[in-house]
Amino acid sequence: MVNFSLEGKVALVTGGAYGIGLAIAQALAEAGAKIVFNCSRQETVDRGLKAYKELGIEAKGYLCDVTDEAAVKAMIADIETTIGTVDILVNNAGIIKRIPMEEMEVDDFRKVIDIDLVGPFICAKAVIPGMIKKGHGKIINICSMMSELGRETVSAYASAKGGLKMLTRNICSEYGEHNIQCNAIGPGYIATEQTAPLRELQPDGSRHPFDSFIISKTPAARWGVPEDLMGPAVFLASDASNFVNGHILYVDGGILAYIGKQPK
Ligand code: NAP
Ligand code: GCO
Repeated sequence: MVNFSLEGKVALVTGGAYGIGLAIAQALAEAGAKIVFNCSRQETVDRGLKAYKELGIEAKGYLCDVTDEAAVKAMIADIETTIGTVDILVNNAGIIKRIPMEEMEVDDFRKVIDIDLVGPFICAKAVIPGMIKKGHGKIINICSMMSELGRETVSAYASAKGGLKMLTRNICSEYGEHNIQCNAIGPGYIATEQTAPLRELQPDGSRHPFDSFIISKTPAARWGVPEDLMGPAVFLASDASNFVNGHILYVDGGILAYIGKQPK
């Protein structure tokens, strides 16, 4: 029988306090997993703890910056002794800076790469030894449309998310023989706080031009919602995907398949 159950598994969702991370963690919890999450600011950890409580999910939250290797190692060691080996890692924590490239400070570029690409490397590196010892593991990286496509102002983010696609394939290549599956979810344009500036109403009450643009570029003709990522996350975290490795599962309402609406 196909097995989507996560009963008895421990899942760490980085940045899982709200938005995509929270929805994915909720889905993993509903499938039976114990949830742990971390954020770099205490106010976000507290926000996450409140959100899980409201959902009736018992979750442990850590104050931990994914770019700080010593802090990540200490968090993983604490999870291993207090809860158990991390069976599922979701590398969800991320930031974006929308700045035209010629105006972007190198420090801003580095910061995005550090959180969105080096962070997943640090977290994966920290959980892999425990997964090898246990004989299995699932790593799910949160990629993006920008793992495939470019656009104005997101040079750092696209570089990081393109790199994360290749880190996904490399972890698969390097650790597949240890029964570790490393796959990615590439969400399309999802209505969260990160994309709120792209959906803000205009002073005259009309839609933001980028909002209309995205709807016209999406065959589903709508923005995604975090709940759209729940099923794909459970699939990639469960035994149902044990022979799926190094794959980027785009959950984009069809954006990458579509040339765009033809002019009337
Ligand atoms: P978001 O606003 O990007 O939330 C990010 C979370 O990451 C927050 O909880 C934040 O908490 C945490 N975080 C940021 N920097 C961190 C760090 N250095 N260490 C630990 N945690 C950190 O929310 P989202 O839109 O749900 O995005 C989640 C992920 O999906 C991101 O990787 C994003 O790039 C990706 N994504 C989003 C979309 C979309 O359309 N929304 C589409 C594709 C991919 P703190 O600030 O407290 O650290
Ligand atoms: C942007 C957006 C995107 C999305 C997402 C697309 O400014 O173009 O923020 O990058 O957040 O990653 O999949």
